[in-house]
Amino acid sequence: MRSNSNPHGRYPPSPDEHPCYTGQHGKFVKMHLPVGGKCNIHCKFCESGLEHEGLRADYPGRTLKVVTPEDASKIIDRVKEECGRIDVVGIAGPGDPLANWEEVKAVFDVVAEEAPEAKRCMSTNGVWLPEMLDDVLEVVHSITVTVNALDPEVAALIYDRALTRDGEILEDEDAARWITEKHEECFDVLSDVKYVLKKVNFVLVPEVNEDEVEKVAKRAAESNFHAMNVIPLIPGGDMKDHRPPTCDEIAEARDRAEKYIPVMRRCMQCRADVIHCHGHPRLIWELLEEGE
Ligand code: CLF
Ligand code: SF4
Repeated sequence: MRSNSNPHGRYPPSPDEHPCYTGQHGKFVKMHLPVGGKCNIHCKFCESGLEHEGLRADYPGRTLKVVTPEDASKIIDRVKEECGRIDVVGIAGPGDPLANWEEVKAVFDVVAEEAPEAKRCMSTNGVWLPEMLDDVLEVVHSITVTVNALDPEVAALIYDRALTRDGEILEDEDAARWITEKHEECFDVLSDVKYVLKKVNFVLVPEVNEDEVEKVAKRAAESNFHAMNVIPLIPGGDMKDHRPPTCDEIAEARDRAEKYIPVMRRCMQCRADVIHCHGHPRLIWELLEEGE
């Protein structure tokens, strides 16, 4: 197990160097590269899932298309030209980065080569993370795991399908139970990892998981996570008729989480293909077109 080695020569990392942890988006150049498309679970609010092909728009994880390593190289050049530098490169979809690891790793390798100064950041649902942890830690400086419930009964209201690393497809309560077990394992294995920034995302689904927020916050704090991000549900998929939380409900959930762990309050629910050039959101494709 190499989890306590320090491949980046930095120890420990500082949340002050990352726009999503500081909330100071205007001070940074943060870009996302959309890679992958496959997912290994199904969240009921998502319009994707195991069959997801990567064509979503205007939604966390959505993108017009996915990029190859060659595309990534061109995009990096263009962002440097337009924004002057790159501080953070995130991969957060479409789908789950660990279900598309070969492609994700190839793109992160290009980032490491062509923008070595940029912090590499990855957001995952975490279900394959315990088994893939060492590979992931070789590549990223910061990691987000999305955990929407720790109680399997609540999880069953949110997740209804999962694909194990062995290729077994689980459904309904079995899927939800397995996902919560994997999330507990994520907290266990990440607990001692000191040289990456660690954040937990929590999608607040009103009347479903508000009572899970403190459990997740406490578990993340005990596992030495640096921050929690409570994100409002954007109704979609099987939950397209579910109401999103009100501003008061979001504020209350964030206050409950903050009893245990620093809470981000300026999440922009980024698409998978958005670039924030000193705070200004641009889509990769617009930037590329303008550069032609
Ligand atoms: Fe991207 Fe996510 Fe990394 Fe940030 S976004 S992969 S941690 S670099 Fe940030 Fe965007 Fe909110 Fe995510 S504002 S959706 S928290
Ligand atoms: Fe959709 Fe992300 Fe859930 Fe996969 S993990 S189903 S891409 S929301």
